[in-house]
Amino acid sequence: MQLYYSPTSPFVRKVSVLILETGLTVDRIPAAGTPLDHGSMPVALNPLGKVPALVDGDEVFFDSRVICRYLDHKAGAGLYAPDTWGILRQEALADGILEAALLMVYEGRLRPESLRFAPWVEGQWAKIARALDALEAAPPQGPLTMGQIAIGCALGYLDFRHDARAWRATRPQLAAWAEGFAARPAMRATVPT
Ligand SMILES: N[C@@H](CCC(=O)N[C@@H](CS)C(=O)NCC(=O)O)C(=O)O
Repeated sequence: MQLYYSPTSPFVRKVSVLILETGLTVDRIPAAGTPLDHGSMPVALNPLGKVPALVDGDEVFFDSRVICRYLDHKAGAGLYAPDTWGILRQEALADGILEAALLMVYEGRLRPESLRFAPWVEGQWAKIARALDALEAAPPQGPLTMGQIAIGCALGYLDFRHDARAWRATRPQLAAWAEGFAARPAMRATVPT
C-alpha cells in the first residue's frame, strides 16, 4: 500500500496513528498543494487534490474517514466497535473541527489581506468552540477507538496552528484527556513540526 501524505496534515495524522497502532505496513509518498495550486497532490488518484490518499493494488481510497475505515477492516483492529455510530459521530465531530481549523489557516495564508473577512474566521472558530464544549461535557473514555484517534489529532492540530486560542482554558476535563492521549507512542511519533 502507498499513502500520499503531507507531514503537517492532521487528516494524514489520523491515518498515520492508525497505521502505528495496528502495525500495518504502508509506503509513504510525499505530496504538497493548496486549493490555489495543486502542486504535487495526487490529482489523478484523488480529483479533489487532497491528502491523505491511499493506493492498495488497483484500488484508491480517500478521504481520511474512508481510509481509516478501510485500514481498520484490513487490520481487523476493531477500532469502530462496539458503538460504531457513536464512534463515527466522534470522528465526524473531530473532522469538523479540523475542517474549520484548516479553513482558518488557509484564510490567513492564501487569501490576500484586503479580501479577508474577520467575522467569517470567527464563525469558523465558533464551530470549533461549540464542538470542544460538547467534548468537554462528554470526554472520550474507554479502550482505544477511531473516535479517540480523530479527537486526539484534532486537539493536536489546534495546539499546532491555533495555540493562541488557548482552548484548554475553559475545558479542564478535555485537557486532561488530551494530555494522557498525547502520551501514546503513536501520537508522540506523529507530532506535526
Ligand atoms: N475530508 C478530507 C480533508 C483532507 C484535507 O483537507 N487535506 C488537506 C491537507 S490537511 C489538503 O489536502 N489540502 C489541499 C487542498 O485542499 O487543496 C479528509 O478527511 O481526508
